Amino acid sequence: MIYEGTTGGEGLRIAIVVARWNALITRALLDGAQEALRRHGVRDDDIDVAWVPGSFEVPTAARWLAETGRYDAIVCLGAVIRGATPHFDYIAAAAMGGVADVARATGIPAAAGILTTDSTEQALERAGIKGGNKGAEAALAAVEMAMLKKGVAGKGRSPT
Ligand code: DLZ
Repeated sequence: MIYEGTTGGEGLRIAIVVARWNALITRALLDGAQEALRRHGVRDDDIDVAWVPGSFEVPTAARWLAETGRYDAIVCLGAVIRGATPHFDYIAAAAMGGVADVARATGIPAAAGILTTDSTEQALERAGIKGGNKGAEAALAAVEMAMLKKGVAGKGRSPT
């Protein structure tokens, strides 16, 4: 048996957690994620969005949402930009590690669309303004993992 998640998201319920810090960039990540989910069959009514102050808070809200049992996957979005502050390393590590912890602790797929860049310019490039949109990539990873989970549980599609 080979399990492989598909990216057809019909019927999935997805929560998106998005950080307000660096909102110009995170709004673009959010737009990219929502657009990708719609393109892959997730209904607007099945997409909920929670705003949090910064990337540090993203895993906390993601865990609350995952624990409701209402969602097939959580998409986590933020932009941590290195400034002249050592905060960068702590916030980036807490956010990324926290998202992984949520997925492992709850069993609900949590996709990380949290940018960690040296500059605003680099972040813009990754938020779809100049190049690909990491929010869209995270949304697709969330759909694929949600479908894979259904396949493994025997409740959904799984190619043989
Ligand atoms: C404090 C802070 C700093 C310096 N930089 C960022 C950042 O680049 N990206 C981000 O999402 N959040 C940043 N924050 C805010 C923290 O994530 C958090 O919201 C605060 O420390 C309050 O806990």
